Amino acid sequence: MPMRCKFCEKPAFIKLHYPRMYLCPEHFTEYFERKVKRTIERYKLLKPDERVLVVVSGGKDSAVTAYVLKKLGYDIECLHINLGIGEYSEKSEEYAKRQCEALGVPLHIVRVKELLGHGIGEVRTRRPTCSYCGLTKRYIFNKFAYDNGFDAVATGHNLDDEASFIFSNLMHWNTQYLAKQGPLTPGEGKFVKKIKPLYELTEREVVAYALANGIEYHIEECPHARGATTLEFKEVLNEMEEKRPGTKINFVKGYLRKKHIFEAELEEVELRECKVCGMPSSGEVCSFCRFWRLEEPLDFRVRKD
Ligand code: Q46
Ligand code: ZN
Ligand code: ZN
Repeated sequence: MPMRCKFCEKPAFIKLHYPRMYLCPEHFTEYFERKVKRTIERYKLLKPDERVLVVVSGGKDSAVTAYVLKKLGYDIECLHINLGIGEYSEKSEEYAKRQCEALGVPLHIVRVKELLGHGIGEVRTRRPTCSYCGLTKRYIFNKFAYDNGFDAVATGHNLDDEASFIFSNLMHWNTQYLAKQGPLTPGEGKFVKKIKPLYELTEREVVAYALANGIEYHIEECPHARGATTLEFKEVLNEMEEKRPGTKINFVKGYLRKKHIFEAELEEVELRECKVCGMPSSGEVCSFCRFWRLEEPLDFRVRKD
């Protein structure tokens, strides 16, 4: 006999392991959205009238983030950063456009190759690709949000991402990183607040939510992600979650309670303004302007008054 939803007579669509229950698509959707709402309240991520910029990659996590924030009534716009990684980036942009059209929210697109002359993976440098990719994305979404007066930047990080990030940084004793991780990075000066509304939802739940709500997304992984160690950490955590449901959420919540231990390790860096772009920097020129050898600041203002 097929299993039935815990709350109605419909056949089950998903079996949750923690808490253990079977749910139909409607009740699963309700459960998921309630959890996002609770995350926003618990960690004080957003006030109702704040303007949010959602960074959409074309993938499932950011698509679901935009979808749920819109459904919960937040004032959102989306930003897609086309990384210039061949066909992968072209497809990603197509998906981002489709997702925002379906949602009826404005989409802004920044293309790295047009803007900076090279796509990610095309720069001749000794720096690992994912390292300068991360630097580039973080700089662009923060500056875009700052230039256009957004109150917050939302990203699609889910519980699996967070648990594997903490796990891998513990394994390498990167205490500096461990001091700064979490669902909320408060804004400060020209750094716009960063939030992760899917912080307590697993990847499996995000996939199921997209499926239950007809959200299309780019399934392909970035070609540079292959062999990334974070994927191995995710596998280990998944195995543990199988055996002991609740491992990931308890690990992450425990970390948040103990995070202050790592804060003592933070080195005080005095920030000044980058000589080129005016954004916060520890040196004379910020790492973004230095890496891309910029001589003029990038201006992302959409309405240039
Ligand atoms: S960092 Fe690396 Fe990702 Fe950039 S190069 Fe691709 S895998 S997209 S999250
Ligand atoms: Zn039901
Ligand atoms: Zn700069």
